[in-house]
Amino acid sequence: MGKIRKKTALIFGITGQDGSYLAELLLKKNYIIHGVKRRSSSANTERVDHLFDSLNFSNKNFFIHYGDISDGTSTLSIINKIKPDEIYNLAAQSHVRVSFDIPEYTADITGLGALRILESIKILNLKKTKYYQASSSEMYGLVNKKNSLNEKTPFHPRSVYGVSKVFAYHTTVHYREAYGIFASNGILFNHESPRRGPTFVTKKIVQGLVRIKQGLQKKLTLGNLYAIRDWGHAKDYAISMWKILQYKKPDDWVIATNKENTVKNFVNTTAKKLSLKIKWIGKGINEKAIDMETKKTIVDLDKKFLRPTEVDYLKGDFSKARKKLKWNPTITTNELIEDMIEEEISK
Ligand code: NAP
Ligand code: F7E
Repeated sequence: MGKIRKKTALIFGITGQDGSYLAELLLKKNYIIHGVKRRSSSANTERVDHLFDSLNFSNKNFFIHYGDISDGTSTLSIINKIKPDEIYNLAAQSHVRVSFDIPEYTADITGLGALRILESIKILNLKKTKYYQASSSEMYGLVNKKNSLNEKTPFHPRSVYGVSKVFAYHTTVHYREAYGIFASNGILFNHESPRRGPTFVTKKIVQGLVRIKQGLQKKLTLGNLYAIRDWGHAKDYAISMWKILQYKKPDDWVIATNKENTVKNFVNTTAKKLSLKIKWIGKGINEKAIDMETKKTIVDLDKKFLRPTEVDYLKGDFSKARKKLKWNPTITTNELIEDMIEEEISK
């Protein structure tokens, strides 16, 4: 009997939070992984270095290539060289607040990047290559009623990040319809982990409060405390990406936990788990949290962390994924916070 051929996956955005969890998952599933990293002046592979067999570079199932999805020819050339079974496009300028400062760049990477990959699949006539697009709950943006959002809810993005993701979403649907490419969207709601970038709110809160508890930092400064988010764990969400490409046909999928929390709740839960007793006083931009033991302000607010337009409410209805993909989140927000705290303390 012949050997079973290993599947090959190409991951754009492998150095990011999700890329690293997805690579771990697919290696366990016996895939050969190719990841694309962009050139940077300092090391940017810390989330995946452990996958190279302790930096001996002896993992024969894991390869990294230089590339950049702003560069159409190198993107096409990598795809042509590897001709992967599955492409996961996780590459993006992924910070919503930053997209207000660098909108054109964000549109180029987060929006046009998807087009460059899909166009490469089309030009190369790769009939068997499946494509995953990292779509986002930010596409929903302005929602009228505080209902759970599903695959049928209309989009009204509130940032160029969201607008670019809507472009990439529709481009994915279009390449599926026009050229028969197996191209699917995962509409993922916020997902976090110890590997979350330090300027996203969950990591900023956990890192800040742990450092305050350790006496290494005096204060944590935030923006809008009342935004509502549906926070899951990135490990669970990586599984959904793989399941989406194993489904019998390409489709669009909401991935969420269907639980809601405000930023303020996230602060309160984290503080409680660290045995910090806090009391909120003041209103609006002057609202702050006092440490009841030291009587010092340990959380305050600054306008610079507010956005010109905010996404106030995001809670996802993932019943389609639960039913058809048999996907369920396994890690609660509480457990997510504990995981993030544990890693922060062990530093
Ligand atoms: P992340 O940690 O910011 O990772 C983004 C990845 O994209 C990094 O590997 C980054 O490389 C890479 N990248 C940026 N610009 C690039 C370029 N020009 N060419 C090639 N690669 C480039 O984001 P994440 O949280 O893992 O999210 C993964 C994807 O899911 C993103 O597309 C994000 O927009 C989307 N998404 C995230 C969430 C969430 O809650 N996390 C929810 C919905 C959708 P460097 O390491 O060099 O920066
Ligand atoms: O903000 C509020 C902020 O930056 C969450 C990305 O992964 O998820 C992420 O986008 C909320 C917002 O994530 C601060 O105004 C308050 O309402 O952690 P965030 P995000 O904007 O929801 C979506 C699904 C993605 O697709 C994106 O790629 O928290 N907030 N104070 C703050 N946010 C930040 N960053 N910093 C603060 O100080």
